[in-house]
Amino acid sequence: MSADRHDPDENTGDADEAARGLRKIIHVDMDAFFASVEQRDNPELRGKPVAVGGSGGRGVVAAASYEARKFGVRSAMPSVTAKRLCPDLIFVRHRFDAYREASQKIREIFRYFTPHVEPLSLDEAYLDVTDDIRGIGSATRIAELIRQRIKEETGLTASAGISYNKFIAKLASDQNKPDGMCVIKPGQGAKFVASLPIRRFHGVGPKGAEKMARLGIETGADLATRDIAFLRANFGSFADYLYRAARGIDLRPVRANRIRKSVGGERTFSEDISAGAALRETMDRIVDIVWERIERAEAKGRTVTLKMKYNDFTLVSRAKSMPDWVTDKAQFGQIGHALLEELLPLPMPIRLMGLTLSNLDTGEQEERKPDTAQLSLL
Ligand code: DCP
Ligand code: CA
Ligand code: CA
Repeated sequence: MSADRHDPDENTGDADEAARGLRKIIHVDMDAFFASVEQRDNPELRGKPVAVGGSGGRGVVAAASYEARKFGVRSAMPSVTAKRLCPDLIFVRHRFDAYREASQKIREIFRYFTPHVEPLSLDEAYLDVTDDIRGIGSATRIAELIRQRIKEETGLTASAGISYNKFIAKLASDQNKPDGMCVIKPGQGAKFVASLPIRRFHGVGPKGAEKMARLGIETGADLATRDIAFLRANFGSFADYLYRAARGIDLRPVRANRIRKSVGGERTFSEDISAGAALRETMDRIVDIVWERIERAEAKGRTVTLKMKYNDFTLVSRAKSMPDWVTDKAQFGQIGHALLEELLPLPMPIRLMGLTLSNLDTGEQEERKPDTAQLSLL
């Protein structure tokens, strides 16, 4: 089959394409989201360098208008640094209700075109438009219409990436920001990825990019030269995602209901237990049960919480948060056991034990990590 066969711009409607990771995906991301909402609602801010966030000593910039970015002002930058770079910078307090309202509107627009909408945060989402339910004719045209309607209905601009998988679509939406779009066809994916700095890869983050740099990996092309064993040794469960990403491959489907706070399970015993061996065995059984639920729910989280109820009904819990998603059962079990060991020896027997995987992060932090949880091994 030729690459053209899988052009995201043509609606061939081939069911095999999805199975092989060739879909029609649009990633939409709002431009300078919080700052643009502020400029929309206060005409005095338009055309000026604006930062949303506290201007005080410990304040940080949440969002910077494109006018402010010309001076080097960026999200997550300390406000004092931002002011030094741009003395005329105007600081405004955030108004989450206004951002949420805009967010709801854009999600409604997305859902007109497809039920397969996976929001990553308030201002962005993946859409799977492999099935063109409105008969628009192409993914590119759908993206154009979406951006146009967002403009009309919210007064804000959005950028879009159109491609054959999530990973590339997200990279592409960033390519012609603000108020732009970019189409990457299947035959172009690997080359496009090779040219990009690794820090732009979804999930790598600033710390990951530093680690990559220490390993001599600056671009997608550098990453593609490393084999899977090297990546596993250095990046653990993140390796498979990286290995594929460097080749322009991403098999993750768009998941409409992925936001799930926590998945867990517990057992109440017919007889109270206190011996270490019995407790460890119970832990293994709970890990089995809960991990199956986690897989079924395609849930992901970084925090594992152990809960126990003593026979006097007092509750204790211990939690541990990992820097990355807990992506395999062995790791989940290991954390559960480590939490249990912390509480041994028990002061009295317990009647219940439970384990939960949860994601206590805000949506914005969540945005920085890919959902590797459901990637299988190569
Ligand atoms: N945000 C935040 N803290 C951060 C990053 C972002 O509070 N460290 C908020 C403010 C942003 C919004 O989330 O407006 C969306 O984040 P993006 O990373 O998508 O950045 P912007 O939309 O501001 O700009 P861009 O045009 O680059 O997407
Ligand atoms: Ca944005
Ligand atoms: Ca965003």
